[in-house]
Amino acid sequence: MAPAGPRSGDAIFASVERVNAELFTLTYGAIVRQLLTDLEEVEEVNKQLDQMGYNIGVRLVDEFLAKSNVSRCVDFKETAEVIAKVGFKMFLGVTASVTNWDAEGTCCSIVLEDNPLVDFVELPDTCQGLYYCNVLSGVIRGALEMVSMKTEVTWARDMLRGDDAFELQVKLLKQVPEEYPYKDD
Ligand code: MYR
Repeated sequence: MAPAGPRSGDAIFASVERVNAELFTLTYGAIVRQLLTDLEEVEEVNKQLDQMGYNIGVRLVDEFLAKSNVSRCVDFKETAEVIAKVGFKMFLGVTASVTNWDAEGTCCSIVLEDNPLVDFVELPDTCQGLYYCNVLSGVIRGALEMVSMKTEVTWARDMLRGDDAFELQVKLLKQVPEEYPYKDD
């Protein structure tokens, strides 16, 4: 093996980032595995992962708004783009694309070609029915709820189920108008 030579700060930073990302991926895998052991039904695991994601999402949105400097979106289309291009990049290190808009502009797909959550993952036959990445749908639902958008987020494609990409369908159910907390007299 060649001796390790001096490395630039950038190279060290990149490798620390890679190790962090791998640790995150492996930790998530360990959580899913534990839930599969603890809960009898795969459906229950899906629910738990979604709930975990929701709880993360409601907290994450503040960090997102503070760090990203994005201004409030004018419509749901812009919100979806912000999630795919800025949110996914910030928290997952990848970007996604937004497609399949319905005529009303209230339902779209977020497509991920690269998904670090599933690096090293292979599901055994006993896990059919599992939505391994369900934490992500929960995160989006939770984060959007904090900015007054009630959504339903479901998986339309999943590479762990043999599809050619990961596709989340995001449907806006209700947009609650934000109330100004003080009364103008
Ligand atoms: C707005 O509509 O005013 C802007 C709201 C943007 C909310 C963005 C939420 C970010 C969620 C990140 C998801 C990351 C998944 C890994």
